[in-house]
Amino acid sequence: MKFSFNTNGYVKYSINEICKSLSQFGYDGVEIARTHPVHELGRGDREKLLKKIKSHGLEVCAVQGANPYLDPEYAKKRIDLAVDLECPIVSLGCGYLVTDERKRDRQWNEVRDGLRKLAQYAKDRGIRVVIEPEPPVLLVGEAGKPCERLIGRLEDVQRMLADVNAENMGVLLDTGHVYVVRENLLDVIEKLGKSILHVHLEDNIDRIHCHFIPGTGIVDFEGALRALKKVGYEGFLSVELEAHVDEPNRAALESIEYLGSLMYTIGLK
Ligand SMILES: [Mn+2]
Repeated sequence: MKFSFNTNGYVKYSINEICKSLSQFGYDGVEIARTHPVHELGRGDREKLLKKIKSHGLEVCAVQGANPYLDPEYAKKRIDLAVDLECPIVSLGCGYLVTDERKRDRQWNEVRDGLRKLAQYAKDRGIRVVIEPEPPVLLVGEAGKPCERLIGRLEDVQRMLADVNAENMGVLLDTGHVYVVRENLLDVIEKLGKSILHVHLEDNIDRIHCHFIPGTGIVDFEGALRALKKVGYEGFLSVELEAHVDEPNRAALESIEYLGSLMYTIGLK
């Protein structure tokens, strides 16, 4: 398993600056979030960007292609970007925010059809796509409780995978999100198994949707890493600390120091 860091922790830095730091800290890859709209670059500039990334010894492990809600045109541009950056995976979010339960079924069908088309678009270009279960938001909806995301729990993601039924579509497992919805991380990893194609690592406290530096909260990373190994996961472990990080270099360094020594201690590296 290799480590990467998500650029959404580095909102004020260019990709070149980010890669320079990540390389020094010992990361293997970088994940390009929507905070970095490099899909707007022309082809020549994308080639230069890829050369820069490679010059730091890094690879692009994933590109964020949703907002997290599905915008097909944006997603296609990000899939094209992934092709140009030799990146194998694009994430497509969690579908709609469910503000009204009466609309859930209609939203489900729309998202399923949209994902099916995007999965085909990606397949034609040699790219795999992933959906990422996300916890409810604090916005209170019609039912007087926090609004859920369409794909929020294990059963949602399993059902969506089955409904879309695309061989190049899998799951982005986010360690913090699983805790917020009070599911058992090890059980979720075992049940999703081979459908896990990408992983976000962050810590969590109090079951709230925070993205803390690994090792500073309650997430059982040792158990999670062992469980991922057991299901044969060989992809990237991508630390995701989002835009609230004031000192991304410190956060990136602390994360890999903690995770690297944990891997060593449990004999995975
Ligand atoms: Mn995530």
